[in-house]
Amino acid sequence: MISAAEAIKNYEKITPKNIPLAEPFSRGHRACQGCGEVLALRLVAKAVGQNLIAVSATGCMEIISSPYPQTAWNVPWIHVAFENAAAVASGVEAGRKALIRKGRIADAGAKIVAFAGDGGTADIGMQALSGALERGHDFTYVCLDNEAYMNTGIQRSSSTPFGASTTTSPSGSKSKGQMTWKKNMPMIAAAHNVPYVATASPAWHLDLMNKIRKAIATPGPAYVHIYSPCPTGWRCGPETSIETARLVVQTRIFPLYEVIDGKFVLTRDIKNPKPVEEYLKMQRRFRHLKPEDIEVIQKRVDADWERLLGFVKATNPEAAEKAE
Ligand SMILES: Cc1ncc(C[n+]2csc(CCOP(=O)(O)OP(=O)(O)O)c2C)c(N)n1
Ligand code: SF4
Ligand SMILES: [Mg+2]
Repeated sequence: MISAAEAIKNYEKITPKNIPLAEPFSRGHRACQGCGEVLALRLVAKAVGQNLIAVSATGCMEIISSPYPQTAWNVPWIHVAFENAAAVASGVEAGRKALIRKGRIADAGAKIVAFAGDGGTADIGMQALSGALERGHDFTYVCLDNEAYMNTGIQRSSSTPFGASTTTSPSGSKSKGQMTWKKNMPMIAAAHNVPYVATASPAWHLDLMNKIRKAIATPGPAYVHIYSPCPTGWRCGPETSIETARLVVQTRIFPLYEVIDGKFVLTRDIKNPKPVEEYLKMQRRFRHLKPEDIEVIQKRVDADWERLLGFVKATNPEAAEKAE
């Protein structure tokens, strides 16, 4: 099998001049106003195009896109359970390969993409995902991370950030909200030694779409983790989604990077980060945090950034030098 680096050398890059006009995921869905998750989903679908076969775990994006008898999907789409998007995508990939081998269908170059929320990825779907990544199926897994179980009423997940108030990690006199640190899913995916892993934010829509183009060009499994603002669950205005998606990167809370054949590449170096407080103060889920709590978060973000730079230096010294 060729490497990801080889496969993506001539990938079809999206620029402002050639943004695809087709909408495999169309308007008319029922997401909340200002939903960053549905914007991310639309961008992914645009980047893949009409050859997309979508495997969709239950969660907000499935609920808002498929209320019978309507659907926002203009491509083959299968709804699966909360926990098994990666397992079903594996089956679709294996079945399609077998049918092509037996001459029952032509190879039209379909791209299989599994979609799940952070709960469907980092919690209940983790085992299915780990298995699919390890078996080496040729598919792309997209985690749409809005940092809680939004579809069922804003319950915490292992991807909820420290200090966030949710209905199952409420802030109050005895609690600061979520007491654990966010699970680092992209690093867990990278630890499976898959050929392509990336993080993306809808505030950088071209970067997001091009990472998806690279993911689908990669033979074997690819994992893309997309930060997905949820104004409803984060208790902020619908007009703030893009600003939030930008600030989370500019504060280094959610770094943008790729891991190509095990080599880490920072896709947006943040030389002069903004203080995390700027990001936290935009969302009412963090409004109970005191200055000393914010300092704890700042220290953790600083340490995580240094750790990430360490991975870049260790695996990709040339890129690290350029970034300095
Ligand atoms: C086995 C199982 N447990 C619980 C549920 C109920 N359930 C459906 S979606 C969901 C939360 C989804 O959260 P996430 O994956 O983060 O997606 P989001 O809605 O936030 O986009 C839950 C708990 C279910 N469908 N199946
Ligand atoms: S609850 Fe959040 S993720 Fe779900 S549709 Fe509304 S804004 Fe989007
Ligand atoms: Mg979620």
